[in-house]
Amino acid sequence: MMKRSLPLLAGVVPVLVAILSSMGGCTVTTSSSSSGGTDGGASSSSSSSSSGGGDAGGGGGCEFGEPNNTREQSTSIALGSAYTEICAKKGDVDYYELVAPNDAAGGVIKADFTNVGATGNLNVKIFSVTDNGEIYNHYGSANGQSQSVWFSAAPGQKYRIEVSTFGASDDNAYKYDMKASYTKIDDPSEPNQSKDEAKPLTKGVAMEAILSSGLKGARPVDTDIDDYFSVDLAPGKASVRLENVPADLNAQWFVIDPTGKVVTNKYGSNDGASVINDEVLIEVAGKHIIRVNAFHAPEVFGAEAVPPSYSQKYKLTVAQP
Ligand SMILES: [Ca+2]
Ligand SMILES: [Ca+2]
Ligand SMILES: [Ca+2]
Repeated sequence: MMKRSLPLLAGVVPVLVAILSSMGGCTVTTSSSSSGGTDGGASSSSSSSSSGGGDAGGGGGCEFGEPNNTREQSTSIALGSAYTEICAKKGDVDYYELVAPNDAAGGVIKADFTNVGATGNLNVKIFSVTDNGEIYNHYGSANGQSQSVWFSAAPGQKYRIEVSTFGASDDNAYKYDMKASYTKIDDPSEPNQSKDEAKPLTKGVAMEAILSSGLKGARPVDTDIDDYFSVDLAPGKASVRLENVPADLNAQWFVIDPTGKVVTNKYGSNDGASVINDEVLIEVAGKHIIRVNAFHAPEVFGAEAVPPSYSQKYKLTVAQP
């Protein structure tokens, strides 16, 4: 029996509630309040039992990582390493902590739970260590079910995984295997979050980049997805073409002139649509900024397949006749 408050959605960016995953699993997202201040006790680690391994090479065994029943006791785990035959039972909680690599564009972390004992149903929660807010909550639809959850990670950020037993599971102990893996986002134009960091475009030459943002706290920040570019334009007509937009987001661009004025902007008619205006009228000569962002942002966590926006590059071309 699990008691959980209903999501408190006020003032929170769009949140998906109760998605049934393709696996038939159940999802609950909540808006978590910060527990106040930074998490001074987050640094982790406990030594593992005799059968356990260190951070780097994986490990496992029934007592792996124990004691890890509170977030302050989180056991550090390494991305890409397998941890096997960890014991779970009703009433036990296992906290793990991991650190995202320092890639400028961030990456996607996927945590897989497999070989879940036939009498157990894992409840997996993902937290940001920065604000101790809950990013995601997922449990199986049946005992013994494997689970795979993913989230978008920001460079160098710490995250915590809480593994417990979902309410109705048997009281008997059971085991599970766990592996968290990381896929870097391939956007060489990052970091480009501001005018000062704008990456130069060449007129008539397509720039390929990825629209994504990693979680620095439990909730995404709208502007973290921004990509800024710069291009020298002459007075007259210009064409701005944003193409190959991934199907899970609605892209938007702004043209900003050298005085800081927004010349025009445009977003897609629907998710995945190209955003094209071949009749942009440039009035001031000089360096213009093209700001690309999402009118409808991609999801930043889930239990289904990672959406295409994390790997599919959009194509931005600015040209003048
Ligand atoms: Ca534990
Ligand atoms: Ca980007
Ligand atoms: Ca960016």
